[in-house]
Amino acid sequence: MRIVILTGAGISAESGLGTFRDKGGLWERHDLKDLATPEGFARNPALVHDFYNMRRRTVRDAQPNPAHHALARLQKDKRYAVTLVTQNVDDLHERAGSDPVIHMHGTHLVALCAGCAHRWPAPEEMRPQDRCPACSDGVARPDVVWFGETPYHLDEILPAIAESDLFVAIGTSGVVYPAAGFVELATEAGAETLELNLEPSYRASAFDAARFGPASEVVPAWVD
Ligand code: BJW
Repeated sequence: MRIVILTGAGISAESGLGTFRDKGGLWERHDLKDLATPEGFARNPALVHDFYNMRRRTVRDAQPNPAHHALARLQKDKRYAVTLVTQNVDDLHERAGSDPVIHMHGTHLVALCAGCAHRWPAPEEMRPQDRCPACSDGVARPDVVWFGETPYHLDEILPAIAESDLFVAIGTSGVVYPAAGFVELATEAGAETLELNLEPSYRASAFDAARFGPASEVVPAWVD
């Protein structure tokens, strides 16, 4: 059975990482136009670096939770071909043992040269004056996908969905495209679709089935 799993911020919530759109979420405290757009970075790189430096420190001190571990077990089960796609920029899936993990919105643990696209491990603190070690004058930014930028690895993700038997979305609000449209692509491909979330997402009606509750409970219950 070919399974495509899409995870979002909700899977890491119980590891202590904030979600974006929940009550008290990151976008309630920060303006996404300032922090998650290339224009915001051009206007105030120090503010954007502070935001990602803070989140990098939080991730360093966080641990994967039972939901990440359950997906790693599923991925190792030879009965299934699992494509794990995450919108998250943290590395909690990897630290739970998942391999490979497709980061469609990049990862803030990597730095990207805005000039020559060279990548290198992000230092814990990035600063506006940081420059690319390869071309020496390109501006260093976190290797994440901001609004208006093209998500990564769609050339792998879209064929995997087209060939899937089951599509599962976990802990994502279904607000941000193109990820929010994957459920329709899966349905068109003839796959069953399942939502695992704390509560119904904006795309809930597009799924064949759903289980609601904290990811640390509903994901292991589904996997095992
Ligand atoms: C729990 C839980 C627990 C809580 N257990 N669950 C108009 C219409 C359609 C599209 C557009 C439009 N205008 C503009 C667009 C495009 C735009 C877009 O979608 N905008 C919408 C806001 C309308 N999209 C883009 O610009 C994207 N690029 C693009 O479209 O390029 C064009 C293109 C497309 C296709 C092919 C080629 C080209 C890029 C989007 C980039 C998003 N970037 C961010 C920041 C990344 C870096 C970072 O992390 O800082 O990605 S924004 C943010 O949202 C982040 C997330 O990955 C993403 C999704 O958030 P997520 O994961 O769903 O989190 P939340 O907080 O929203 O939801 C949490 C969920 O968990 C909730 O449901 C809770 O209930 C649940 N939960 N606790 C289980 N314990």
